Amino acid sequence: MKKHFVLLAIAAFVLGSCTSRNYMAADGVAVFVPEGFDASQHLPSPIFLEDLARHGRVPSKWELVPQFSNENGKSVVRINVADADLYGTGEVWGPLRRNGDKNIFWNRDNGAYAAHDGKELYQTHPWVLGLREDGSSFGIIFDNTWRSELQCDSVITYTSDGPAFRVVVIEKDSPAEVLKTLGRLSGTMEMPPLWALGYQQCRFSYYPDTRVKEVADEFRNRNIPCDVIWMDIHYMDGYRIFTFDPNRFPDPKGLNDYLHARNFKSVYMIDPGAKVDSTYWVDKEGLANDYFVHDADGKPFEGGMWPGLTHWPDFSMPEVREWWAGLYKDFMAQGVDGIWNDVNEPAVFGGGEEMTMPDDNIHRGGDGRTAGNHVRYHNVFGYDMVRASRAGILAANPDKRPFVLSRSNFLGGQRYAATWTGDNVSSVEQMKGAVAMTLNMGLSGQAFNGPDVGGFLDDCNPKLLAQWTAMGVYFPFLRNHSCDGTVDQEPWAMGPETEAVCRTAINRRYRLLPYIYTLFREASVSGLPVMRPVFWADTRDLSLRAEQDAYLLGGDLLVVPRYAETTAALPQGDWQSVSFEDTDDGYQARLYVRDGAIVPVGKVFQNTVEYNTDELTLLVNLNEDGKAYGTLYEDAGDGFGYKSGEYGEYRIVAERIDGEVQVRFEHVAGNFNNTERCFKVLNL
Ligand code: MIG
Repeated sequence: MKKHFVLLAIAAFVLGSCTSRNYMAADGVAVFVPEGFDASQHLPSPIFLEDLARHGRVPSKWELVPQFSNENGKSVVRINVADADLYGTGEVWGPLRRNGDKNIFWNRDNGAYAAHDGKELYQTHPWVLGLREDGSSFGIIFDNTWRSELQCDSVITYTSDGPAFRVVVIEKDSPAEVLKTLGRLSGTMEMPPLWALGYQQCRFSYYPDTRVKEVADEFRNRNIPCDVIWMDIHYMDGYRIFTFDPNRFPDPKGLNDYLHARNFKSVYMIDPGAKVDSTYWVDKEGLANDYFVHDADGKPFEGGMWPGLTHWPDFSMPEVREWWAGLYKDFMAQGVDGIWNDVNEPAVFGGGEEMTMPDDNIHRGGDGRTAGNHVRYHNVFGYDMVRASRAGILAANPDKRPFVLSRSNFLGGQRYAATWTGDNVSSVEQMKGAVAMTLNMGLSGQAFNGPDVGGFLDDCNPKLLAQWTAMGVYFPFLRNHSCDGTVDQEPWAMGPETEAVCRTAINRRYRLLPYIYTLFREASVSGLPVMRPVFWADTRDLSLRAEQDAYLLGGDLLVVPRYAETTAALPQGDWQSVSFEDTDDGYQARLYVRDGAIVPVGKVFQNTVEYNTDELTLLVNLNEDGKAYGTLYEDAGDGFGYKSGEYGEYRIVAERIDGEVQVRFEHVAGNFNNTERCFKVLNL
């Protein structure tokens, strides 16, 4: 009797798992596979570190079950999320809370976010983070690269121009757990070099090289901290990638040496397109090896970009990525520190309404991916480019952490590049909107992200630059950048009052680096965002769900931009305000430390070469029980020693004992153990 029952149960189980295409890939991670799923049109997925193996059956009580259908030749998925609040969805112009809004996933050069109301921007993250009233949370991955749209209502609708695709649903108790799970599945940002967390100065473009030196000197003369000067397209010889203009930049190595001697780093732009030019080595090599994207007739596609007609590497092909990576070797040898990959949506001048390649262009794939048309490969063009760039930079300088900034990327691409939010406008509206944009990028796995501070298009003005710098120094990526033909936008360019505001704000950034660097470490290990929405502090407080002026830097520091100090919805609890003992200029953000937290703060350094954590100020907010805790992570700031133990991680513990606040550093991990550190306690 018993035996038969067991056999029957096994038979039912085997039958069940054979007939059900859906399965669990991990605890709380369900994979839904549509009928007729054709893996050759989707896999291997760019999103996941490894393909999602089966680890059991989806429980019958599983709440979020996608409904697949085919409507007018499009693959549609609907998921009823009832009244959950929705976030993430990658890069989009719009509110933090995504309910009632949409995304068009067709990476696009979208200056001023003007086209399609800013719903179609440079990057694609087919991902929704949900938060229910009780604080429980879910994540939905549409495992699809094809052109698609996402509409976030109580029933989420995701529509793709391609064949049916898988949907992965994550269910956890909190948004933090969902993001950690996303991090485990899709990987996390690698630890960037410390210098990439400093203040960075850019414009389209600084040239000739003497102007670059002048800008750098200006920072040092005026005591405004800065780590990086950026080189935009005018450094190139006729916009040919991997070349230098012989007149404007006759000695790039000398220029980079000059910058290094003054503790600056240099970042140079590399675009994807190679000028069509029979005398140009990059174009010749690409043509000789048939490395460029094909048009529908199988010939190398030619599309407009800065140099005129260009050929576009077919980054879907492994041999092309290898070639591309190799191109960085000699370039980096000029003393280049970081790389900026632009127009990789791809943006094609003369590329029609959508400013890109024709749908029927051919990308040949490889490494298990089949060949496909542009509709399939468009959204991962930038992703495939930056993974090749990162590999090349690493190969060129194997002992340094690569830094790549990319305009385009795809979910999972946080493994390869930092991103910025493209061509915004110097306006109050776009300054404020950058908070929601950057928060949602962090909630989409892309922790290292930020806008052009001061705004790119149009002329900035003194008040706006002061406001923007004062609220922007707490964003993960911090770079001031402005378009060709606009007024100068360096911190000093708008008069002494604005300069003073910017200096104070940037000083604060450098003082906060011990804390910010620790957050980057946390993000690189766990996938948690660096910049977080205020609802993070209390996922059950419904009044915080749509707050998008104030934000959190990590878990312990609340940032309230000055323009929102009377309007922002703030979390409950005994948050204590921080004073940096800087003068109140009316612009600096209000900062608050969480109840029971310690925020480690350093000195003002003019750059991260001078940075150290030997003298700290601890911002301590004791809880009711008279205790507070913080974390400090430190390592060499570059290189990979930290991967073999060359770092120190400490728990900072503060306790009120007999009316006195006593603080100690407890060594948690790593070979570093700085016990000589001096610190000052600021009991808030
Ligand atoms: O076609 O390189 O978003 O930051 O300054 C536009 C020139 C090209 C767009 C980037 C912008 C950069 C500009 N680039």
